[in-house]
Amino acid sequence: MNMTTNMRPVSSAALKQAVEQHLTYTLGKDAGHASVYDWRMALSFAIRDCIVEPWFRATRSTYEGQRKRVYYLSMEFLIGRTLEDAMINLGLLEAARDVANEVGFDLREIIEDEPDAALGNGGLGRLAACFLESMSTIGCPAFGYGIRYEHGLFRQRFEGGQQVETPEDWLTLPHPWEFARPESAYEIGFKGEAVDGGWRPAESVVASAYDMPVIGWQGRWANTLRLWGAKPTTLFDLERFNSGDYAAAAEPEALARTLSRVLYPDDTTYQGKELRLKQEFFLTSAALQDILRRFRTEYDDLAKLPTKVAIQMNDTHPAIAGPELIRLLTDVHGMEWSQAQEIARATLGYTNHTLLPEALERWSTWLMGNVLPRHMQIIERIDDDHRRATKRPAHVGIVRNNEVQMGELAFIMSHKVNGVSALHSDLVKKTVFHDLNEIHPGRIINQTNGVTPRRWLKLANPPLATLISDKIGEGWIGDLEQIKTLEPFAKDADFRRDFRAAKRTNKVALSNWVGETMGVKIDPDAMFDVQIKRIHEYKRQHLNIFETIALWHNMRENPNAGWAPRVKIFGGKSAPGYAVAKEIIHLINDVASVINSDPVTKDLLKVVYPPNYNVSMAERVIPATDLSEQISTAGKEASGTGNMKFTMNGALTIGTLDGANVEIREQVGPENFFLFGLTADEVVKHRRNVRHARDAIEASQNMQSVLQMIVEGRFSPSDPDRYHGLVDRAWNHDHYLVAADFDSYYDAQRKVDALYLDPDAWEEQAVLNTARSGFFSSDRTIRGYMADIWETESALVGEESLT
Ligand code: Z16
Repeated sequence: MNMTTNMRPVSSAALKQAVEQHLTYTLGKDAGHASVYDWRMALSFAIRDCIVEPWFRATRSTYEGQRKRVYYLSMEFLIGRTLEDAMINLGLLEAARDVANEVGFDLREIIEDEPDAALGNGGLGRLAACFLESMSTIGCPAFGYGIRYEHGLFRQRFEGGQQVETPEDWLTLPHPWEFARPESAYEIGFKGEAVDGGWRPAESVVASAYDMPVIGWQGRWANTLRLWGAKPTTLFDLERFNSGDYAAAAEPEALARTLSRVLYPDDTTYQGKELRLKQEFFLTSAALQDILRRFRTEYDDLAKLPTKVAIQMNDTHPAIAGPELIRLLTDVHGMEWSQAQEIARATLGYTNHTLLPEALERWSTWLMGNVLPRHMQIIERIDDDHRRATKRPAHVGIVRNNEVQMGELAFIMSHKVNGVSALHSDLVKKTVFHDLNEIHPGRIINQTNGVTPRRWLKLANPPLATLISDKIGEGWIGDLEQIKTLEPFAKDADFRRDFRAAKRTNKVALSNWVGETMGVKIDPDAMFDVQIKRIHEYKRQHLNIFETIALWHNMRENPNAGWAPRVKIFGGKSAPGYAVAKEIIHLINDVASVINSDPVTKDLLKVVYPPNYNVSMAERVIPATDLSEQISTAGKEASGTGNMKFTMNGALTIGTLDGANVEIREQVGPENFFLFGLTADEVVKHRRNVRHARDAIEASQNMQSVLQMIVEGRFSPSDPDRYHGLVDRAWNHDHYLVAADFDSYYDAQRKVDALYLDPDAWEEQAVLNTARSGFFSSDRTIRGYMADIWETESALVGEESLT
C-alpha cells in the first residue's frame, strides 16, 4: 500500500470547487455574504475530505496486516490549530492560498480564525500532540485517547498587571475536525460496592466517542485521536421522578455534565479532588473497554493481548489502567487473577514526567475506596502480591500512610517505565523509584522527548524552512537528521546573511504584532530574549526579571558602556490558585511598565509580556527569538520541549544543566551554548546550608540592589509594600536557589551581549544550533518507544522511503 502515489495532487481549481461546494451545501452560505468564519469552515471541510481516504486506508491496512496498535492514554492533548497543519502535511498550502486570494480573503486571516484546541496545560500535553503527529508520519498504527473537555485551559488577561482567568470555549462554534461517533459508547460506573468478584456501581455515565483524524507528513498515514465526552445514562431517574423527588431525579445528568466539562489547570501540581479522580477513571475505563472490544473483534484469545496491543500511560493520570484492566480481564472476561496481572503488565508502559513531590499523585484510600471500591480491593491485592514476591517491607508499597501512591502503582503494573531526558531518567532511578529500580533492574529506561519539525519548523518558520530546503532539499522535513548537512554553511558568509535575513523577517513580524496588540514599540534589531512556559518557581521567571532589573539599573548608571539592545519577552500562565506564581507575573508587568517608560534606556531595553500564551503564540514567537531562556533549578525540569523548538529555529540558549538542556548542549557543542549555574548534585548539597540565600545575596552587589529597589517600591510606587513578601522569600525561603545562581547568570548574560555585538560570530553559532538539532525530532523519540517499549513496527516499512 502506498499513500503517496494514491494521494492525488489537488489543483487550485479543484480545491476551489470543493470549498465552494461546502460553502453552499454544507454551510448553506452564499459566497457574496460569506464571512472569514464561513470560508474557514468550508476550507476545513474541503481539506478534511482529503484526509478521509488515507485515514480509511491506514485503518484497513492495520486490520488486514493484523498489526499491533499503540494506545496513548493522556489527560491532555495540547493541539493548537489544525487547519494549517493538515494543509502542510497534505501539500495543499499553496493551492489553498490561491483559493483564498480568488475569493478575496487572505489565507493567514482564515488560518488565524481557528481557535486553539487547548486541551492541555503545557509540556506534557504538547508532547502528546507532537507524538500523535510523529506516529502518523512514521506509520505507527496508533490511537490517542483523551477527554473532550468543553472548556480547555482558561484564557489569561492582565488587569493592573495581575492575571485574571476567563473560561475558554473552543466548542461554542462547531469544530470541523471532529466526527461524533455516538455508536461508540461505554458505560462508566462510580461508587457503590464491591461484591464478591465484581462491582455494583451506584452511579454511572456514558462515555461517547469523538474522533479526530491525525494526518502525517505527506499524507502517507493517518491515525485517530479519540476523545470521550460524558453523557447521562438516562436523562431522569424515573423512579425518583415519579415519586416526586425531582431534584434527585436529575442527578445522573448533573454528574455527566460536570465530568468532561473542564480541564484542571494545574501543570506539575495535583489537587486531590474527587472530580479529577473521576475524570481519570472515565478516560481510562472508556479507552480500555474500547481497546478490548476492538481486540475481540479480531482475535479470540485475550492471552495474546500484549502481542497486538501496547498501552502507554502519559504520567500517572491514567494509572488506574492497571487495576481497571485486571478488573475487565477477571470480573468481566473470567480470566484467572495471576494471568490477568501478567497480561496487564506486559501490555502497559508508564512515562514519568516529573520528580517534584507536589506533582506525584496520591489518593487517600478513603476516597479511592469510595469512588472505586472494586479497584481499591484490586490495588490492595496487587500490593500484597508484589510485597510477597519481592519480600519487601511495608514502606516500599503502593498503599502507604493511608494513601494510594499512583507512581508506585503505575511502576509495578508496567513492563517499562521511562523518563523523558537522560538526566531525568537517571534521577528517576536514584530518587523516586530508587528501591523499585533495585527490585526491577532494567525496567526504567530513558526516551528523551522531541518535537515535530513539521509544526515547529516548516509551519512556524516559512522563511527559514524555505532557506533550508533551497540549500539541502526537502528531506529534512521527514528525516530531521538530514539537517546536519547544513553544518558546513555556518562558515559561508552568504548563507549566514540569508539565515539572518530569515530571522529578521520573523522579528519584524513579531514587532508589528507586539505594536498592534500591546501598543509597545520594539526594535527588530535588538536581541529578542524570550522565556515562554508555565509560570512556576522552579522555572525561575523571577531570576530572569531580577537580572532584567540589574541590567536596567546598570544601563542607567552607565548608558554608554556598549550594551547590546534587548527586548525581554515573557509569556505564560500561572495555575489560578498558585499565589507565588501570580506575584511573579505581577512583578514582571510592574517592571515592564517602569522600564518601558524610561527615556534613559529607551533604545536599550524593553520588557513585554503578551497575555494568553498558547500554542499559536509559540508559533509566532519562537521563530523570532535570538536567545532562549532555559533557567530552571538543576534537577527540577524533567526535560523541557520548548528548549528544543528554539534550538531548531536557530536561537542560542542560556541555560542550566537541567533536563534536555544537557543533551542540547552536547549536540550543539558547549561552545555554542551559554551555560551557568549549579549542577543538580551541587543544588542538593547547597541546600544543606541554611544560609545559602543570605550568603549569596551578601556577596552580590547586583542582587542586593535588585532586592533593594523592589522592596522600596520602585516598581509599585502606588503600593510600595506590594513585594515585601516576595523579597522576604528571596532572603529566607529561596527554595529554588535564585540567589546562589544569580551572579553566574548575570555574567553569562554579559557574554551573550558580547556575542550579539559580533553578528558574524553570533550567526555562525545560530546556524550550528539549527544544523545540530536533528536529534530533537519527535520522530526519533517515537522510534525509540516503538523499539524499546511497544515492540511495534512501522506499517510503512518497505514503502517509498521518507523523502
Ligand atoms: C507537565 O506538563 C510536565 C510534567 C508533569 O508531571 C505534569 C505536567 Cl502537566 C512536563 C514537565 O514539567 C516538562 O519538563 C516536560 O518536558 C514535559 O512534561 C514533557 O515531558
